[in-house]
Amino acid sequence: MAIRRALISVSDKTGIVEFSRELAAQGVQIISTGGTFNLLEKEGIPVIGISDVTGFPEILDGRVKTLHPAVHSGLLAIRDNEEHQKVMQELGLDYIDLVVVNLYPFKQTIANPNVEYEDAIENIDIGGPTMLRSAAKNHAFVTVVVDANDYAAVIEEIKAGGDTTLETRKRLTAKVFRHTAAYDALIADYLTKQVGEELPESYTVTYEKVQDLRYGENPHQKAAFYSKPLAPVGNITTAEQLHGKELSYNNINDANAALAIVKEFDEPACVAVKHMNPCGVGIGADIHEAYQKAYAADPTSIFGGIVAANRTIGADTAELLSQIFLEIIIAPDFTPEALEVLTKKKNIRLLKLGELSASSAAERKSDWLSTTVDGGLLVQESDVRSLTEADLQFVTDRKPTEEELKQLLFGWKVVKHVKSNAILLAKNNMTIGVGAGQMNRVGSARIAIEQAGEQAVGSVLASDAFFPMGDTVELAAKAGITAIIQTGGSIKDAESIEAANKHNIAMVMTGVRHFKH
Ligand code: 93A
Repeated sequence: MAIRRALISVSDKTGIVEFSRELAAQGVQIISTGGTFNLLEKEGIPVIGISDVTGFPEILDGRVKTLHPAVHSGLLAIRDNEEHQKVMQELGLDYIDLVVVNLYPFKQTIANPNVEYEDAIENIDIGGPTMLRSAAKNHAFVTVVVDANDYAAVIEEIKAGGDTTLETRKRLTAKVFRHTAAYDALIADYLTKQVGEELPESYTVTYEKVQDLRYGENPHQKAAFYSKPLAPVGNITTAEQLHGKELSYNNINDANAALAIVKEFDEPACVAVKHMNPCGVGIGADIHEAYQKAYAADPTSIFGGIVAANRTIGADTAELLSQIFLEIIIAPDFTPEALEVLTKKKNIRLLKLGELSASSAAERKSDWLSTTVDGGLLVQESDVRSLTEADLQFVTDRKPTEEELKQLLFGWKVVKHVKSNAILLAKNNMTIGVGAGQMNRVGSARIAIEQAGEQAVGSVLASDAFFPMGDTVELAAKAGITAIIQTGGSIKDAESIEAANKHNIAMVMTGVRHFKH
């Protein structure tokens, strides 16, 4: 069957004039709504107004334009069904073989932070999705185009055979329902937020593909990267890549983990991440000093890692960064001089964040994290709990000195981001040993202490959860650690406190746990 009659009604008019002109040249009759009609007519393309088809004016400020049986019968009639044919004839209705519709710009409307509620509501398209659904349902006979990227392929097929292939119509149909589902999900999400019923009560967000990835965690795993519609700036989803190869799955995951850590700090902070865990974190008077500390924390593990900073990278720091092999550097910005130095390295990926979203831990709002399980999804708030001195319980005979306290709070901010069981040693505003992901706490402590070596003497220890027994404190004492921060709340707390007192260790309890599995 040939395509004889098309209905074109688009908000985004990109490419529509050229497409319509080609359709007209193929002898296709074009019907159109208000704005689209005006544009096509102005461009000299033969076009019929929708009111001439419906016999009804476009009314109620355009809220009712195409919502009419003349349109929907034309779309839904089964062409080879005699009953349908008879009714169409009796009522003087005609088929519509092609629908080209894109919807009111709801997303663009709510992207404006000052959007009025009424404005958002007015941008909920009703007639458009209705036509898309009618046409898509009847794809055995009707072609439906919702994406301007499909104009070229559709016109090619019409030119070649007068109609599209069933295969193409099926593909376009699936696309339509994906499109309207995402459109409705965004509306649902917006309205849900308006009444304060966000997650976990409801889960409606659908994601938009940013890019296909070469592979996932391993080369035999397919992968892609999606972002939330209207994702906030200052995150990995909105970072701008200034240089280097395409990001990989592991890159994105690691960069995200690195960013979460630097966002803990208001002061200049730098972090090196490997396999989702921090291997070196430093804070300093400026980002140069912070990087030097992050590097010195573990000069071995940083190799091939990801470095994130919460301040602009300058030339001096760029010089140091360029001396080692790094996968990614991610920062709010880079000075032109720093870029000159770093872009000499072909493979390094440079990511510019613009601004850091809520760099101050105290200002940070929790977001929702999700992870899949077979057949389902788990969601939880992100762990943005932060701590001040006032939250601490001093449980040993000796209280920490001012310097110890500073290092304890530094260590606590970082240990939160280390895979559990997590034990971390800190000294001089940097991490010196990180024990991650062991199945028992004392095992993680052993790793952290071994890594710190002689530096462990005079350092502080942070533990992401309570000590189930006194053995970690004993180990810490042997290594020369002088202060400990831990959750507390174990039935054997007394054992740990006694061990700390015996070795003159100052121990504080947070009452807060930071599991990360
Ligand atoms: O307000 S609507 O929901 N009512 C309708 O009957 C209707 N028909 C088409 N919106 C409707 N449309 C939409 O108008 C289309 O989906 C398209 O986004 C837009 C095109 O309008 P115009 O041609 O006037 O620029």
